[in-house]
Amino acid sequence: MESKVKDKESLLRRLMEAGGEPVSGQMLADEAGVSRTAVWKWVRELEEDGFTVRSVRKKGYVLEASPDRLTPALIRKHLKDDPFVSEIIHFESVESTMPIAHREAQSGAPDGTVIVAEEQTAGRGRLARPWTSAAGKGIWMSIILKPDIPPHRAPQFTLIAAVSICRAIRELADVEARIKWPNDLLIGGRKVTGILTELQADPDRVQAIIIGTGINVNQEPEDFPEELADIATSIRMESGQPLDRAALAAAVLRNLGYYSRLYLEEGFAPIKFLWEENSDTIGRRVNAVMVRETVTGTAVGITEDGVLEIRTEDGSIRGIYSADIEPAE
Ligand code: BT5
Repeated sequence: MESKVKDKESLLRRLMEAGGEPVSGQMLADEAGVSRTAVWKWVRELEEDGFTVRSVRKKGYVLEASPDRLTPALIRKHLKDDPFVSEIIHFESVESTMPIAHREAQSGAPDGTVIVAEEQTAGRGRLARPWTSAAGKGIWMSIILKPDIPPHRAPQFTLIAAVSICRAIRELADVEARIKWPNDLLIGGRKVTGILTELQADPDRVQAIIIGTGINVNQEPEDFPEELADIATSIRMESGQPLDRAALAAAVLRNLGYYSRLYLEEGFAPIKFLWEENSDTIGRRVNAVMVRETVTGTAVGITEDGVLEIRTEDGSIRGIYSADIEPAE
């Protein structure tokens, strides 16, 4: 179904749907109940936003080029009618999308609200580590979910997000990301994505889960600071091709919607299967480095709670709740 034109964003969507065919200015004006001049003003505003719109005499407007941005209209163009995403809130530059998402969740934002920024100036990882988020190069996004589950199940959403992002990358780029427990995606052993899951909860019920994901998409090696040179990578560096960030953001959201629904309907088993299948950790000898000790052994699987199981030298299984994993000799 064609979207109804009522403002600049819906006009853009309509021009996108027209797939390069001209759309008559008079028709757009009639549909929106405004003058042709008002439609022309929206077109001018779109051009100021970086779109190229050609005016074809007697025929109408044609959208010729879209900017490389993560605006709601550009993401929605790829989402089509997927019901998972309720609202997309887009920022040019923020310190971090996480506190914004927390505030939105608290003030009643519905399940499926997305906060996305072109740039973060103080992006963060776990334990207050910094997350480098260069302008226009990646997807820096926080997703608010409000599932009706007890708080102890919330960490499973990190695993659901990891599976979803893996799938999305594979759909759009000719590269394969693998999951490093608990929250990294790697390509060729280097980190391409980090996931940070945070929680707002009562003692027995989740109020909101905020999934923060940083995906390195179009960086070139010189875009990373020196300290990340050996440990980080981008999809573009691995595939040799730039990728449409809005298309990837939409694919991530579509997959996340699909796998969260699957999880809520069928439980953790299908997620566990997919996670283990895409894991870079299972089957390897690892050191699980924790604050008080390091456990060494072979990673053998994850439990229903997302706990990593390691078989140690003496054959016993240790459950690891939170640690940094590094390869062991
Ligand atoms: C993470 O933490 O990997 C979670 C990152 C989550 C980022 C998203 S972006 C949207 C939302 N808003 C935020 O402010 N955060 C979330 P952790 O496992 O603690 O890893 C952090 C470590 O990854 C750092 O100490 C660096 O070594 C490395 N790192 C930082 N920036 C990176 C990047 N762009 N690519 C690869 N590695 C990076």
